[in-house]
Amino acid sequence: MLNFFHFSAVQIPGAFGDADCDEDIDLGDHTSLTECLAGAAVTPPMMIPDCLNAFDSDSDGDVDLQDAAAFWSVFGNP
Ligand SMILES: [Ca+2]
Ligand SMILES: [Ca+2]
Repeated sequence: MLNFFHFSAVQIPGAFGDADCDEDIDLGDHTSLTECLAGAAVTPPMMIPDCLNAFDSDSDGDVDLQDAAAFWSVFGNP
């Protein structure tokens, strides 16, 4: 029996640093990082729900300078 369901181009949310899910880490993502960067032990702005998914590299519930350093280490990568 043929299966007519196709699941191509499925985006997997939570790829570190790729806030806009376009499969690169570029200036657009950097802009999102600056909006999410709230500091140590501070929950990022609630209006940007993907901050932690995209930028919380150490999964401690904040977006701080450690997470920013991790972002900059991969900045420019596809
Ligand atoms: Ca991106
Ligand atoms: Ca963090």
